[in-house]
Amino acid sequence: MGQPRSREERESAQSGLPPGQRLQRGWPVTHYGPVPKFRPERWEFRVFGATADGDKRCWNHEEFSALPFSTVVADLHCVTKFSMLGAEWGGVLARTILELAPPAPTVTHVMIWAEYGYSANVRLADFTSERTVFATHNGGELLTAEHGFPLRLVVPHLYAWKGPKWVRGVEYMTADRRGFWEERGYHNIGDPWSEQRYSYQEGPGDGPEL
Ligand SMILES: Nc1nc2c(c(=O)[nH]1)N[C@H]1C(S)=C(S)[C@@H](COP(=O)(O)O)O[C@H]1N2
Ligand SMILES: [Mo]
Repeated sequence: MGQPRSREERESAQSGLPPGQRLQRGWPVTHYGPVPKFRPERWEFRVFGATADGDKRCWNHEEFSALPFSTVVADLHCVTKFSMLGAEWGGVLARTILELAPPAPTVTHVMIWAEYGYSANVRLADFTSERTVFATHNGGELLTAEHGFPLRLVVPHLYAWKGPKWVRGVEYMTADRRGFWEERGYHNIGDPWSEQRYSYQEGPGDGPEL
């Protein structure tokens, strides 16, 4: 048997929970604020900021639905300590978006934007992970409104707040900037395997000054 190559692969092969997490039966709904109403005629997915050619890129719902579809099996770890294991997410890989709307070579981080101004920042390396997916489906079914329909991001190797529900776009950034929860006391990186829960745990270089 070969050795797993990356840290990500190793972690996805682990059957245990990250430290401090407990298994959740069922799938609870967790978010801040109301569930937005989906208006297909107004919906668009936008890539903006430091793109390679300086242009924005937009997909309406029909166009986005026609992008290549992949599935990723991944766990969901909420920082409030529950985890859901082995969910099957279906949707468009972040890598596909990066290919269709390439970032400038100076891009280091991305901000994921959702309805009502919710946002989450991740390092470009987290976004380029082969398992980071803009999910439209869970367990073969369309997402429900409460779980993020029509689109949510799943970054399997980070705490679930890094995966906005009701996503509307991605901003390519040439420097790091904190998102919604990262400005409100949560860790800038959010790796559940090293329990990066709160911003007071951050070391030098983990995030912009608060
Ligand atoms: N737009 C938006 N997305 C969000 C949140 C939120 O408050 N707003 N909460 C995050 C948090 S903290 C968690 S744990 C997961 C929960 O996803 P679920 O409700 O599908 O279980 O959504 C994440 N995505
Ligand atoms: Mo969460």
